[in-house]
Amino acid sequence: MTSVATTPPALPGFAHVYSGKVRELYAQVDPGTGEPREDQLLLVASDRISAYDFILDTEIPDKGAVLTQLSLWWFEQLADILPNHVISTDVPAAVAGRAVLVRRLQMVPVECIGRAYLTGSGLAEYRQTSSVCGVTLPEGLEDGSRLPEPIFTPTTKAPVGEHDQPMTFAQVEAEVGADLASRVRDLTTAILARGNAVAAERGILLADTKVEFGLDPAAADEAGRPGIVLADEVLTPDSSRFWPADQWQPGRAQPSYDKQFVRDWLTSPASGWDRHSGEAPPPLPEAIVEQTRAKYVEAYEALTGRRFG
Ligand code: Q0Z
Repeated sequence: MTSVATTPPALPGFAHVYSGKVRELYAQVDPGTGEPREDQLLLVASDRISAYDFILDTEIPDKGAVLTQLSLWWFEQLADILPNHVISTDVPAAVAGRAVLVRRLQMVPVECIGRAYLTGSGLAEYRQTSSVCGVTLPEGLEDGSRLPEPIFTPTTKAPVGEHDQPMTFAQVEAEVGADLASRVRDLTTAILARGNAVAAERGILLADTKVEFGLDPAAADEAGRPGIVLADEVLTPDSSRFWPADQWQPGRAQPSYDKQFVRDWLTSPASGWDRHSGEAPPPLPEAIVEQTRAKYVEAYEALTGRRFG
């Protein structure tokens, strides 16, 4: 992924902490001490979009708000499975609708990925090894095949600009302990299953999803194990692959619910761009921006049954 060197927007009362590919983290500055609060974070989603491992120069209006509102809706749908990090959606006006104030947790240092269908890096690994992250799969699976059962395919958390590496379950156990490893594995597949059950009612398949967990020492169980809290964003098009169910056809790349107009235009002669050239992609035409914005809104409205905006 080629990173962008944009200056994060200044937010009065907040200090910028970290920039992700398309999001920013801030800490609230304590008006008394002038020090950043260590117990909370402000998660801000921008309108930036990535494609073919590039952050594009063109933003998709409302993308940050659509993903933030979708994530908040999913947190509610998942609340009977586990608690989440959200404190409040009362945020500075400049980021209204696309930011959430969250509890700062001790993050589990593993990217927890669940897969119900085989594609992307999972497919590449399967073609080389007949397995993904140490999980042996049956022969004959193709791009887009439904897996016999959802699998846990964790990866390392690489720094921005580097690619995450697959981990076996034994490596996760070595990293976080056997107990926490099995709990995050089971939670990841439970979230994926719930996501697919909801999406199926709306004609959408959820191929895979990446979730992040944090630990809350204050929420230990009877056995003294720290409480696991769902963090970051959840079940958004940036953390998950959504596919239109009626177009699902294993044996080829599936159309992406959200990014297909962008990909099709970038790889068409009209863009004049060669994705293997190493050059940055050109700006998107207004019509592609508008169609893509409409897809994000459509996904939000289809999944949640709510009107956006
Ligand atoms: C999330 C990320 C970015 C958004 C750290 N509740 C939490 N407690 C502690 N750390 C995090 C969270 Cl969500 C945390 N990220 C990823 C990066 C914008 C989210 F720039 N990193």
